Amino acid sequence: MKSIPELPFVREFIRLCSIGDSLGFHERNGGNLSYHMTPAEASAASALLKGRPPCPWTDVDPKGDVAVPGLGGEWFLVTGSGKFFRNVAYDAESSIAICELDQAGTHYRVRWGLCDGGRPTSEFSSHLMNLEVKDRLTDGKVRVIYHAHPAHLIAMTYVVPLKDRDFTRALWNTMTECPVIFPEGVGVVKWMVPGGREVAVATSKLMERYNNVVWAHHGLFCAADSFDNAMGQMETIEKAAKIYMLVLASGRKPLTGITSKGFLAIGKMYGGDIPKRFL
Ligand code: 2HA
Ligand code: ZN
Repeated sequence: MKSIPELPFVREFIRLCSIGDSLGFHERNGGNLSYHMTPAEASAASALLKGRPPCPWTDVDPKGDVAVPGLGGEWFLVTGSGKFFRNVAYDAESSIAICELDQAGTHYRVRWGLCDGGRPTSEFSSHLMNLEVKDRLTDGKVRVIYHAHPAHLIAMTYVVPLKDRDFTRALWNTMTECPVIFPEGVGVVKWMVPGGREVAVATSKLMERYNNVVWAHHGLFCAADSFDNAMGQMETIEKAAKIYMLVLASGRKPLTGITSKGFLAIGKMYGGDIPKRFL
């Protein structure tokens, strides 16, 4: 019989953590990752955990004012609060956890992992609220939420107006691949204190429209239907931001760029729906 770290979704989760670390997206304990397990994955994990008593039920939000009833009873794999992405592959059982939600979606209990104690990521509320929105809107397809601190994107939040349209246009304009990968654009959340309900509400509202939400002076949240796509979105957006900052750092005024007509043509060619408000 397999052990938990050998389950395919756990292996992919751990692999993403290592890739994110290798790309420099996760200084110290920066960033977090969650995965909404399928019913089959939850029962496979549950079978392996038979005989292991679950940890006690705990409030999802330390203040007790977060509820995700749409995900009641579901299981999640999530990084731990204060844990380093760098250590996930080295010591998964003390860095990540499988958590089960109660039916009301207000409490969770750890079923596996965080073996030295501890709780899920400080952004657990954001992850669950985003997953709840995506579960509803994509009929259970989007199951990965990935948050990282990529440097060029953070730099960009100091020089581009913190508006969805300005940010989307600036990113799209850096490389042709961008409107192919995120034709719906990106949302932007103004600077807020991380880890709380307020930023979780603001982010999950934007997740109704976007798969990628920028947190000003902080980082990026990506929602995706696979670990590969979550990392693909994070890398694409960070690369676009790098190009933007490189052009800016050159001190030269850009001589050219991609036009609205060009974005529309890309949308048509690759089946992406380019929103009119961004043209
Ligand atoms: O360290 O990234 O947003 C966790 C974070 C907080
Ligand atoms: Zn963060």
